[in-house]
Amino acid sequence: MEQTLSIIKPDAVKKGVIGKIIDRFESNNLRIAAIKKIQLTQCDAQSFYAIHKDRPFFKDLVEFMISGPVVVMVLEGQNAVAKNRELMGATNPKEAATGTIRADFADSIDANAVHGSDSLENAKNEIAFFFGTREIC
Ligand code: IDP
Ligand code: MG
Repeated sequence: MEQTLSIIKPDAVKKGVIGKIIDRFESNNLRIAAIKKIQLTQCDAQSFYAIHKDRPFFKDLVEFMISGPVVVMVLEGQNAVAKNRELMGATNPKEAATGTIRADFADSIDANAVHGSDSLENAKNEIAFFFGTREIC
């Protein structure tokens, strides 16, 4: 059993598709092991995306991630990291496969509806960033 971190980004929260996105996970054998709706601070967003700090889109990414509340979740299931990435679709919704979350709910490469950990190691770090052990069950 694997765990991964998922974030429903501010664009999708504003659109009112939290339930529709969570349904994609639950319908594909990814269990919600933890969940909360929070407003990220600028410091939160900067440290969470620190890996991208030298990229030209970093400032816009941070601004976008703090533009409204997000829903952070721990998803649990077999091959959870890869399965979540598959359900999400490509970073750019224009390139995302039909039926993926980003193809169906994202507007642009900036406002692309969801985040998902890209490796098991990053998943562990990202889960620990948002959740204490007693919040995951
Ligand atoms: P991912 O979310 O599919 O893992 P990453 O490459 O890790 O994609 O990038 C993190 C986030 O930064 C993306 O989800 C997207 O919101 C934003 N991003 C990535 N590349 C670009 C870009 O070229 N222009 C604008 N935003 C980008
Ligand atoms: Mg990424």
